[in-house]
Amino acid sequence: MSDRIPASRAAVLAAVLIGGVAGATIGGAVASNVVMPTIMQADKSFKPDVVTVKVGTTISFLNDDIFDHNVFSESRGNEFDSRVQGPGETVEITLHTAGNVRIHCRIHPKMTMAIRVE
Ligand SMILES: [Cu+2]
Repeated sequence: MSDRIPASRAAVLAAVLIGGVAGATIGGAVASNVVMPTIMQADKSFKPDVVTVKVGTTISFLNDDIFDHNVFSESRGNEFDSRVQGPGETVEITLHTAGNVRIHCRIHPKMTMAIRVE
């Protein structure tokens, strides 16, 4: 085993797998050959609000606001929901399915962004 996953992270991954989530995973293992783009949540906006990534990419969402946020998608094959994300917290999402992914915040309906997975 050359890739060690911290126990806490492995537990999260196991929980996700046991939960039977078919699409995106939250806090899952990161493939070694992909970069990890960071999306900022600032001024109640996603910045940048349009990105293109390859299948299997893990994206970090960093809450740089003084408000709680949330990140979720109902786009087919890439469904996930971060639940409440406090200020300073990072959420990692791995996108496993090619297509256009619409990202939203449940707390601020005007917060949206688009990710093209190809
Ligand atoms: Cu928000």
